[in-house]
Amino acid sequence: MRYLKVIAQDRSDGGAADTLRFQFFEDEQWKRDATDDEIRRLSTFGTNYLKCRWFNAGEGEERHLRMFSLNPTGDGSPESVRLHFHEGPIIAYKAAVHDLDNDGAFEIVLCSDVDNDGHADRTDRTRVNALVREFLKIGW
Ligand SMILES: [Ca+2]
Ligand SMILES: [Ca+2]
Repeated sequence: MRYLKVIAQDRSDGGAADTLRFQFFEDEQWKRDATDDEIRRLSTFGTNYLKCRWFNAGEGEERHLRMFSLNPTGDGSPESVRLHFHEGPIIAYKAAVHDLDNDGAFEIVLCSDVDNDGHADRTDRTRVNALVREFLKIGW
C-alpha cells in the first residue's frame, strides 16, 4: 500500500510547526522524499496540515500523518481516502472520505477534531476536504 507521510516540526521552538516534510512510502518502506516540484504543489496542502497542529518539537518525527487512497475497482477514481494521524506506530485519530456513487465527489466525510482545537465541527470537515483535494492532485 502506498501512502504519503507528512511530518511537521517546530525546529525553532516557537510553539508552532515551522518545517514540513513530505515522504512517499510503499508497503511501509520509504521510497523517496517529495521533489521540489511536488513540494510546491503541496503548499496548499501544507497550509491546511499546519492548521491541524499535529507537530513535533524540534526534529521529532513521532507525530505525523499517513494519507492514502483506496480504489478497489481500479477505475482511477478513489472510493475512499483515509487520513491516519500517528503518534509513532499508534494511530492517535483518523479521518476518511467516501465516494458512494463513484462520481468523484465524496459524499461521506468522517472525522473528529482533526485540528485539535477541542471542537469537532464543520471546520474540521473543511480541513479534511481540503487535504483530500490537494492530496489527490499529487496522484500517489
Ligand atoms: Ca460521489
Ligand atoms: Ca476542531
